[in-house]
Amino acid sequence: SVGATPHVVFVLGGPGSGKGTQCALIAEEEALGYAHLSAGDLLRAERNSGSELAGMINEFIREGKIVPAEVTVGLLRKAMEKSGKSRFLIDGFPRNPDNLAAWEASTAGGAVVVDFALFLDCPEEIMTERIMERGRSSGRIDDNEEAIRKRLVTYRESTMPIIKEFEARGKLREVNSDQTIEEVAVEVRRHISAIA
Ligand code: UP5
Ligand code: MG
Repeated sequence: SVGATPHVVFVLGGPGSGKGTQCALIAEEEALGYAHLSAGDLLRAERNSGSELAGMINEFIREGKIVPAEVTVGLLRKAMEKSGKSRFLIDGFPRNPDNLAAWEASTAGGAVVVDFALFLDCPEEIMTERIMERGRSSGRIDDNEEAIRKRLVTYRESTMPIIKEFEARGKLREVNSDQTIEEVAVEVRRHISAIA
């Protein structure tokens, strides 16, 4: 409802783990009231808009590297305001400690509640197969074997520590995403429904 404290669920997992697919299914259920904000989609839209940041963003995406946090946090905050919603699935962010620090600095004072991070856990071989398949038609500059390898390294080295951090805080919910889309969705929905 309008004026309510915004609530956020961070949806994390490797490239091709199914973040976008699962977030879209939750957002489709209008009664749940969630806006789906994909950090990657927001960055790709900013790149395509002819913004002065376009070249820089494209370079990071091509290399599977993490765009400087202020850029991503700024895009997320703008999208949150524009949505008119008060519940958010933030897909693919925070990806490293610097992302998390920038988020926390920008929400100082507790203006946003992060309920938990939802971790879609999937073997790397399966994620790679899924992305190679999607790459036949996605047009994404990073859906090729070389970029996938780089994305997986960034995931292991930079994003896994963030997942561990939420676990240490008692704020991690884990789902095995090496199941059918429908099976994963049942478990995702169960976690989302448990939020007050
Ligand atoms: N699929 C999905 N679920 C399936 C299932 N259960 N069984 C079988 N197939 C399944 O799914 C991928 C593919 O698999 C699809 O074809 C789907 O049908 C199928 P999807 O839901 O798209 O997975 P997702 O996890 O969203 O994969 P994505 O490729 O989007 O993950 P990435 O994390 O790599 O991409 P993202 O867009 O988040 O980031 C891209 C780049 O942007 C990053 O590498 C980075 O350079 C940059 N970025 C930042 O710098 N900062 C950020 O905060 C975010 C991104
Ligand atoms: Mg995605």
